[in-house]
Amino acid sequence: MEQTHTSCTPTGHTQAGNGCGSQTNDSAALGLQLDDPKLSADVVNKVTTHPCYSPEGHKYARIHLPVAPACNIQCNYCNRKFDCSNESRPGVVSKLLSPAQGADRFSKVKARIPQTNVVGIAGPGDPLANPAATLATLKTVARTEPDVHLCVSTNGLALLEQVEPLKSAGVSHLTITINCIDAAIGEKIYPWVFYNHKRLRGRQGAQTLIDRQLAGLQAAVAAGMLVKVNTVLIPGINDHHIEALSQELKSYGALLHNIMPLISDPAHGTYFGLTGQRQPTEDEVSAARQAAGTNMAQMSHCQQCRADAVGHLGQDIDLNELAATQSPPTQSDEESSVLVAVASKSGVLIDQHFGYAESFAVYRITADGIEQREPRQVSKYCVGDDCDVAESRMDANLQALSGIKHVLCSRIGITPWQALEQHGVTPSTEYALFGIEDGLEQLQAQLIDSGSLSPQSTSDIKEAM
Ligand code: CLF
Ligand code: SF4
Repeated sequence: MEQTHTSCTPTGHTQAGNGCGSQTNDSAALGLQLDDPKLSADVVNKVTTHPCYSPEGHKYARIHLPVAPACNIQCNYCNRKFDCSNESRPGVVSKLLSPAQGADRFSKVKARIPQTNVVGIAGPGDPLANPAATLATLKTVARTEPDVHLCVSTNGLALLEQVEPLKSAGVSHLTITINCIDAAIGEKIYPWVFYNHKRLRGRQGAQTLIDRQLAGLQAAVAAGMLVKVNTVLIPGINDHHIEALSQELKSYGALLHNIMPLISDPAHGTYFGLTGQRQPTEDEVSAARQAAGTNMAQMSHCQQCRADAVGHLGQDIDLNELAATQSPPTQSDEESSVLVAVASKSGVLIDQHFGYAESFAVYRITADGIEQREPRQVSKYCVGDDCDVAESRMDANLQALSGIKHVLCSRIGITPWQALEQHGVTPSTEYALFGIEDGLEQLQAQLIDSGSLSPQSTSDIKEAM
């Protein structure tokens, strides 16, 4: 979720290093006090060798591996066609990588920029809504380079159950985006959250998210991770609440607070952008940091990076240039086409719940076309009986869906969602109620844009690096 920098001005889209990403003397004074006796030598070392946790870490570089496409909530400052905006600027899309491609990119970048000591997963969706891809990438990287800092940024909804797996994978630095601790505010920011097989709307959804974020924060701190909290400052919505928020975050053990200006350019197509929600001024960002700084150390050199950012903060390297230095791989049939399963009741629309499907229509998508294949028969997953039976049905269904890379359906529970992901299948409800053809065409465009699908020409193949 990270990208080139913007200024804090309402219209600002300036170059790296300008605007609020540049640390002022005032804001520097609000940062972590490294001589604080409460900080252990280990914590000071982890802070000063991470470019985001301390300006002292500026000599080190980070790489983001964009391996996590799905998200389990909707934020009003996000357009899901682009990267997660919880750390990054909206309106930018990163090419998705598989875990193996991500680890490979890290090795190549490390060879070129040896100071790359932080590997972050920050999107393009929420890393913990894609736990299998996120954990597989982190573990592969850690095997290659055991001394690297592993860093994850999340909205926090699925954090509590992932703290132990993240810890085991070696994650030392964690960012949670928490914009409020009051559901009356949260319902103005999050139209829905998808939790426990249900889409929760309004205040109920916001309260669930807040409860899960705070419980996850507490557990991550207890597990020894250095937790930074990002807050998107939204004038008229959460600006009056920042001091109370930071007080709560401090009490839960967060180490650092990164208050980021909302970016709401209508061109990005976000709800806030389209409804005229204004961005904060530089003075408002500064005032919020001062208010929160009475409780917690403040980060003020954030660059709002892309989900595929590479290099020193504010000096991202050009991925196309990097790709051009690699010899293009040969492309297999698997790389030039994907099999997609569609759940459809009507046979016209993508209108069936994954759990109710007894048959999936199957399509092979290439960069040049879409062709129908034989349907796959499965056992209905949801029949309201006990979980063990459902689990064994899921195993059989996974076999029936062998070779499928994407499943399009109208709805799906989180358990089968995760089971699919663990088997390398990406479920999606993004095209719910679309015509099948329309949904497939949009998926095709997305796969081409993300570099996951390309025509068999060497000039295109190098983009996939
Ligand atoms: Fe990336 Fe985020 Fe880790 Fe840094 S970024 S996952 S903590 S390695 Fe850093 Fe970029 Fe700001 Fe994020 S400058 S957007 S705070
Ligand atoms: Fe977008 Fe919010 Fe999900 Fe990030 S967490 S991808 S900002 S909806």
